[in-house]
Amino acid sequence: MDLLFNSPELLIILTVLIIGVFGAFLFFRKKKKREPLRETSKERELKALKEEVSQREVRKLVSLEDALKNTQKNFWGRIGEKLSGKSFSPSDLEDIEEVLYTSDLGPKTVQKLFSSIENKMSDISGADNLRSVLRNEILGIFKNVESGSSDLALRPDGPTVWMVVGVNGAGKTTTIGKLAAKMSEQGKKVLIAAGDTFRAAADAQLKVWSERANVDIYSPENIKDPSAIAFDACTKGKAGQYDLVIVDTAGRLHTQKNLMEELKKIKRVMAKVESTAPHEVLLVLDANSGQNALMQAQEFHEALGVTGVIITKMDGSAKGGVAVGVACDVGLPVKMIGVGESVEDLRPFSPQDFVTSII
Ligand SMILES: Nc1nc2c(ncn2[C@@H]2O[C@H](COP(=O)(O)OP(=O)(O)O)[C@@H](O)[C@H]2O)c(=O)[nH]1
Ligand SMILES: [Mg+2]
Repeated sequence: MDLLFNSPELLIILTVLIIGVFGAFLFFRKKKKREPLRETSKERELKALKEEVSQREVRKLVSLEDALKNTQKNFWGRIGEKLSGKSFSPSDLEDIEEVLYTSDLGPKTVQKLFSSIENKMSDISGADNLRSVLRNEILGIFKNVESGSSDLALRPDGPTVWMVVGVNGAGKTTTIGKLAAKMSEQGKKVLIAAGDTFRAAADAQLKVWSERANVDIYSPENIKDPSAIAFDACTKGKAGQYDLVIVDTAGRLHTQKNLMEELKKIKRVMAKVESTAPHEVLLVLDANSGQNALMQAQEFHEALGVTGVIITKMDGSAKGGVAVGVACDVGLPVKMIGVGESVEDLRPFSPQDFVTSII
């Protein structure tokens, strides 16, 4: 000790050493503490999505009537208000026509419904008669295009390929997750393919759904060409003896023409692997887009030959009448509807239940 105090050089060296060791200790401690913050943005997104999904799981099942409450108010609710209690007379026709035109049914549908009311004027004495005329007419429209047959194509000796299309935000990825979960529950071996290479984090979103649905996912990080992904997915579907391959696609409004060309290419490429594929081209429409959804349906159908429509976000939307327009104005069957964000919120479309919920 005396030696230490008598030799200032030794004291300085020792002090520097102690400070150095302490500094290094602090540095490594801080670094270790910072470690969890080094999650990649992708991991963070995945975590947030997982939390969101598990929160939704505790939600209760939505009844169809509840989901369609706003559409009911917007359609029959307004007609009922106009007629309230009084008997039906030709002077009410104008009011009814106005309600029909502002219920997102589509112009062709409105003309059909309106002329049917005009033709049956002598039999309609009040709201109840009018209600049954409208119900029957709409049921007839759905029947014409076999809406309500929610069975989607499934080949006995697989793989069946479903291509899912629609504009951005319509609910494609969510619907694919719900469909995959349903099919997996039925014992099908399902592969979902992350063909939306345009939207940031679309693959992470699909990954969460693949985990929930307990199905396989094909989501190559280094391939950006959606046709190549579709091709590979169908090839894997065949080689891996999958029953079903569901291919997600991108949807962009502003480059509609390019998008359609890209989608047509994806469709062609699928047929190269399996000549009859895709076995379903499912168009996902957001109920809230109302009349615009009908235009989307026309365009997608012209380009791709849509085989069935799934209308999402019926819950809370006042524009659910668009389902009738899809069947009558565009001539496409409505196969399923989305009434919320969790798995059980994808329901087979029942024309009967739909009609009695909105009228
Ligand atoms: N309320 C409600 N939200 C839905 C429904 N379907 C999808 N969504 C939500 O709509 C948003 C867009 O869906 P997404 O699947 O990413 O659309 P995509 O861009 O077409 O793939 C997400 O927040 C979904 O949770 C539905 O039936 N009801
Ligand atoms: Mg998507």
